[in-house]
Amino acid sequence: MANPTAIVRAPGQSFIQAISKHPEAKAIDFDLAKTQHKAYVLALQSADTNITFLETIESFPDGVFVEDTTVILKNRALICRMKETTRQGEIDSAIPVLKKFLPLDYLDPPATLDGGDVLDTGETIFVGLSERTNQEGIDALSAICSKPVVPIEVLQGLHLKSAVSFLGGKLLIIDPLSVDPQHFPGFETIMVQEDERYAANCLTIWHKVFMPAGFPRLAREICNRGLQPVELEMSEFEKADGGVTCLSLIIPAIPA
Ligand code: CIR
Repeated sequence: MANPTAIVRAPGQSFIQAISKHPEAKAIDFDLAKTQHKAYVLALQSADTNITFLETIESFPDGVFVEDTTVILKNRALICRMKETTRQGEIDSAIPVLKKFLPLDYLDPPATLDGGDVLDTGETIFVGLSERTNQEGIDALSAICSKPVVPIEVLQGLHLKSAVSFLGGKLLIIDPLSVDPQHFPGFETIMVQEDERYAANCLTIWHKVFMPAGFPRLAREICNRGLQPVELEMSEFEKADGGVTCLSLIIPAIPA
């Protein structure tokens, strides 16, 4: 099995102006964000993941959140049309890189879709109907997917993946305050508690579950399922409303 690839982009100085509703949005420490991003990349490498860097772009403060630019599908990738106009140009520098991996599809207006709303669980793709993704965006994704695409209303927070993570098999982490767990029949679920909501966004590669540091109950639940939690300092990205998955676009391992 070939290794997965993570496409990432280091934050630029303009990251301190990222879009955010977080109460500490104005207190982003750029140097600490850079350090945390480097540690993130090293952690992914420790899970046998190849890293491809996109160029840092100062004109787009949220450029570090590459997950939102693209949906990686089985044999193709869908370039997202982000609702936030200040983010729409982020994709331009990514397209030539993505083209080396997969053929690309594009969305037409009025569709809007952020990659952070698209949760692929193997058999089914769940898509958040959220502040950023509209029904037209979901319909367009559905039209090019071979799997069922199921819209899920996001009750609170930015994206579906801020509230639900897929850990492989039939296992999900869910923040029940942000999405109704009844939308995921047939899944085993780990429910995050109210004071651990930020940790609902985790990234699983092989048996490692990358999660924000400081959420011991969720870390224990992950261990109890035979998976290995890998805790990452995420404070500066949390202040910009971003989580662990937002910092990479994962092109899964290809069976040999
Ligand atoms: C934004 O509001 O677009 C960024 N500040 C945060 C994006 C986080 N991305 C994600 O959850 N996939």
